[in-house]
Amino acid sequence: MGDTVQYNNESRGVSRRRFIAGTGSILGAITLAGHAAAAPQRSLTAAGPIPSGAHVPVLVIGTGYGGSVTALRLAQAGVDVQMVEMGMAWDTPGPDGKIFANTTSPDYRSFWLRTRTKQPISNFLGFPIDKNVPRYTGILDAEEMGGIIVYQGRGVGGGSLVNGGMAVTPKRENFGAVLPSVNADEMYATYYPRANAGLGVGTVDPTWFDSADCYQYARVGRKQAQRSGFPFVFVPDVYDWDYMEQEAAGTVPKSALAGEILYGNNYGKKSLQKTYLAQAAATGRVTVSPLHKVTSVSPASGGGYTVLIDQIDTTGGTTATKTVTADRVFFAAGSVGTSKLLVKLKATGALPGLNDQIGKGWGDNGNVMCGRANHLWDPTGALQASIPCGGIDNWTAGGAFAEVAPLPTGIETFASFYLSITKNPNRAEFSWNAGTGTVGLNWQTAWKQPSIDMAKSIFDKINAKEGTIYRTDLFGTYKIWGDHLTYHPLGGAVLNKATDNHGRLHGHPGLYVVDGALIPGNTSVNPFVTITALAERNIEKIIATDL
Ligand code: FAE
Repeated sequence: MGDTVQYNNESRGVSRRRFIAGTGSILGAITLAGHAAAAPQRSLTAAGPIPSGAHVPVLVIGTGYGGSVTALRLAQAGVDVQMVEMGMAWDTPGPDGKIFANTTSPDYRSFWLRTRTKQPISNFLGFPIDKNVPRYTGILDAEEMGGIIVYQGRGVGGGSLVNGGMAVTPKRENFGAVLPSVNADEMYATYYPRANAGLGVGTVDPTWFDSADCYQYARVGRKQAQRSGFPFVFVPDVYDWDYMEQEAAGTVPKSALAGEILYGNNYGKKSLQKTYLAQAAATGRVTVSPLHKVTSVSPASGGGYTVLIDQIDTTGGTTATKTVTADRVFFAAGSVGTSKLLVKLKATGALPGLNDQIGKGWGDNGNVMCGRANHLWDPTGALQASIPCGGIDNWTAGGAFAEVAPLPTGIETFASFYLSITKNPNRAEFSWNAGTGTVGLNWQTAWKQPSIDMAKSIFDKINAKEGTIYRTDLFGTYKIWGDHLTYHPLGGAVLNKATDNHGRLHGHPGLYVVDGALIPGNTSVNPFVTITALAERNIEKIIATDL
């Protein structure tokens, strides 16, 4: 373990042990010990969906990271908050007794309004693995935006429902490029620590890691990275690491060790439902209307904003159209959701005061995937924890930070699999198509080439050192690079451009952006800790000065 380093000083402060000691105050009423996948004790949906004609002080569009932080802090400041979420509540077990479907057997719960799965890894050993599923308001949206598929979580908790929980604070030396207009001292002294605490971030116990069967794939990744001279770094995560150790011991129901990821985790992952949203529920001031999709926001004649909402059923059909009034509206629909709404509202004249930065500055966080085929003496294990815990850091020299990711197929594959985050400089723009009445994104697949080149700065070297080759069977036939997708959409309503330096939209007082749309395309690491920390920073200012 000698030269294995912790990724950054900031998250080292929230050590695994300290997190566990602190959970009582962080999570308030909810019990971590039981690990039930259940939603918070006081339900956010108990009050029923918002009625048409309602007037609310604050309406938050979306229940991901930005929305959850905003709702909690406003509620703690004494403000009643109505959250509107197009996805489902994800608080009720399906016919198999579980809330979420398994990664290896996607079903009706897995995809957002599709009749066929669109799995990020589309092929295996030369065979396509997608299959037909009933059309349903499932948890993972594979949104096809022309040149790129943008994967997003749908439901109460947003991306926290589907993601790998990798909770990474950027290295401070990279922060200036991530959010140039934000005071780094404040972020690293106050808001990153606050976000890490609120999210319940911890790190795998290195001693356990060294012996756990389920991390053989990560140890192979570490060994090969180090043999090629790259630092392997432990990556913090919001998974409950004690719970994972109990999974390995066979004393609790399995989640990470059952390969759960992408379509929800039934037990050990601390999604927002178990952290920020549980705390929000405990205030008694926050209500969520699931299966409600905001379609318009425009100035109301008597002040505030008129918000149009479609209530939908699980086939995606509209069952009611509601009109409500809100004094303030917080856009937290995610980078794509917020950008699409704002671009439409500006183009159609609903929000004429928005400036010409709306829709600009969108990036994919440089995501690109690849697999490598190891020799027979380097098996990666039939049992693989679905939660990654390490990465290869070549950001400064090569522009790439590569997660050593699992391939939880349940069989020995001898494969190493990686999701790289790269310093891709390309930025795309959303625009309104009046003919189709839709918003498009002008990203080109060829714009991934810099990402591929940066990822190759790591994997060409490892392959040369190990005498190994890339896998060509994961993304099609003879296709090495997963360059068709992103998990990390960022930008479209960039901080200090489309908004002021705290997320207030220019041109319309009382409208705010609080999610990943604020971040100009790249965070140098996985993004949700930065989205959370920025939301903490901005809402503190907004509460102090606007309310
Ligand atoms: P987000 O969490 O996307 O929440 C937006 C919410 O708004 C969603 O629940 C939408 O359903 C809802 N919504 C959208 N439009 C509307 C509308 N019109 N009306 C009502 N509701 C609406 O936004 N990041 C990491 O840092 N670490 C990881 O390990 C990681 N792994 C990932 C794995 C996968 C498969 C995916 C898809 C993402 C992953 N991410 C990861 C990215 C992370 O989840 C994402 O950056 C955040 O969720 C974005 O947070 P926001 O608050 O911007």
